[in-house]
Amino acid sequence: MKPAKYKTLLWGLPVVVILSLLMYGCPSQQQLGSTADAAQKVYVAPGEYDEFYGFMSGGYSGQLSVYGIPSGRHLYTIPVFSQEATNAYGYSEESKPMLNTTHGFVPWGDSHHPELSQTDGVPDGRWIFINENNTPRIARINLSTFTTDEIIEIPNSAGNHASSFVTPNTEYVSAATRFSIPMDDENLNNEDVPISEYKEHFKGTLSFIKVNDEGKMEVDFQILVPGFNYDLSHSGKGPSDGWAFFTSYNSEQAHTLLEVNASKNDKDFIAAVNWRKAAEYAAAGEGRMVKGKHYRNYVDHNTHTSKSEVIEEVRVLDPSELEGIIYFLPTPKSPHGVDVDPSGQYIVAGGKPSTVIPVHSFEKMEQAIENEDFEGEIDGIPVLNYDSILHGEVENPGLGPLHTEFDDRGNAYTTAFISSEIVKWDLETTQVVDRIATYYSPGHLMIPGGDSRKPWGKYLVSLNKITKDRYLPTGPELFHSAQLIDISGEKMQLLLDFPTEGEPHYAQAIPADIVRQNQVKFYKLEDNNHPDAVKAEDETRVVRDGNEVHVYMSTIRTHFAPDNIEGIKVGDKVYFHVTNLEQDWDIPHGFAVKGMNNSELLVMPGETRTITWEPKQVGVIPFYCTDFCSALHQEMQGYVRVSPRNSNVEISYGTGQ
Ligand code: K7E
Ligand code: CUA
Repeated sequence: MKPAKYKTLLWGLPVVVILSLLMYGCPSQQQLGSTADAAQKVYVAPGEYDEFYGFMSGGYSGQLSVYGIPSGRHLYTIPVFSQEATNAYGYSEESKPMLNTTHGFVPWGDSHHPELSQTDGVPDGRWIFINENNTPRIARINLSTFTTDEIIEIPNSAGNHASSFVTPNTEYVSAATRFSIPMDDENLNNEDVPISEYKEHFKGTLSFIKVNDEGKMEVDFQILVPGFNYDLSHSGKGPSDGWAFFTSYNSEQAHTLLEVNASKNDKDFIAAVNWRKAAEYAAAGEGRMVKGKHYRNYVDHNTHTSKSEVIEEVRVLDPSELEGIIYFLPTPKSPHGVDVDPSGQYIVAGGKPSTVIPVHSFEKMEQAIENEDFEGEIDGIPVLNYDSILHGEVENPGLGPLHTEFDDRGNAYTTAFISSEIVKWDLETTQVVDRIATYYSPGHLMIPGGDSRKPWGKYLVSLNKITKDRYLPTGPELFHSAQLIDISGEKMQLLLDFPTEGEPHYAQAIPADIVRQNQVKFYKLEDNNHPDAVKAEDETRVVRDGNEVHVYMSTIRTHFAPDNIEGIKVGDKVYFHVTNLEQDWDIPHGFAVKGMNNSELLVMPGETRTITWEPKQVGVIPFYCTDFCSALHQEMQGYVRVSPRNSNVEISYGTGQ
């Protein structure tokens, strides 16, 4: 019996490989016949709006892109962790502080998981959070303006991947170290030790970032955990509200060739954190304060200017001293995603090389904790018995299961990276009920509200890692592809392919009305308290202060005031403080000077933005508006006369003289 089974397995693997190769080669052979039907389902007529806002992670672009669903139209890109010349984010003096960190000014980031704020476990459209995976940070984006309002750095972490997942009332946002690092016992400082001493010295932290009613973020506490890699997280809800779940891999604690050395153990762990209990400990002053220098950058809405503050210390809780804050759930095998179903009862993991999808039961987990049904302990963290907490295992889930989302009808949908498909299965029975091919290698997937208490289970978006032949080729680099799938019926139906910018690690979507009704159309000039604002043209001026020259400039259709400036010298540093006097929706003005070394400005109505320019050559230098704002946009220009460093040309300026 045994050898025969072995033989079948050996025979089976190459067939799977050949099948997937075939699928790579001729995708267009599939899904024909329903094109007209699919087209109708995604057609949003000119002037009509999409049903959902979709927010797609920009991955290594560092940004967050906004798409309409179901049309797949790219609506906007929100700059978050990377400089963006389109609107001078990270270039203008007002926005530069947003990118400050303990490593200095970091102009780039690797964004991963957007997550909408929630009220009572349902996305509420106030904010969307997104984590940065390289220089550990979390951003909060204001969805009334689609702008980044705050970025907090996560101390005592290296990489921040299991982030930024919210608790059901946005009490907390999660963060965790992806890479463990050597931490000294006293202050968790990163230490200078041989890498080979990984097991003795390396540790990780799980962080809980508190969010107040205005959205302000603060690192409330960190939990010290063994030196594994921490990968993804999701909060509990309903009965499991108060808990958060984090996957880990590399329980082998390898530090080299992880592809082999971190794949040895049959099971790794999901860390189940009782955050409510941990928060009580933290509030009671338990644990200890350690060094944990980090930046919090935020927009002061009074002046539309971002500011940085530095926080020196952070509270750390040690599970070997504080009982009941964390348990390990054994989970096969190097799990990646961890997802909690809408009822809050089931915890699903995607074990990359695993042959099944394990589904843990929260109820059984609670019982196992009560009965102390432990199979061991690691650094003071009890390890629960796998069989005692298991709800079931999904058999034949496709190869390389990664992430799962849910609809509102008791179904789960899991991406299979290697076999390039999405597998739909029944949460109660854990039986596979449908599968659909995706092109190719899906990572995350997204159903609007699909990780919340109330999914809007009409569409699913597959976020694919490989694009290959899906669109017209664009040289060696291709945008990643997203595929929209109709999940409203029994069988999934592929509707649409659309490219996304950067790497879409995860996405969120919300019914458009929830966000649309809160949109700010322009900033009120009377509320502009920027110290360098001008409220009218007669307040515009040019002021020399040593080598610095400040130009207080206004824009309105279709001129700058002033538009002729003299008395600037080579070696000066010129600050252009540009206020847009318009009070109308969608009338920004731009500003650019020949040879500037940063970016143009794009100034929203009622707003003041500042950009610097250091003239290096003598002559008369033009500046102009970069946004085609009106019929006389091409006339919207001016000149700066630049004189030699030692000249005695006095400052003078004007418009219409
Ligand atoms: Cu791409 Cu969530 Cu960063 Cu999985 S992660 S695929
Ligand atoms: Cu203002 Cu173009």
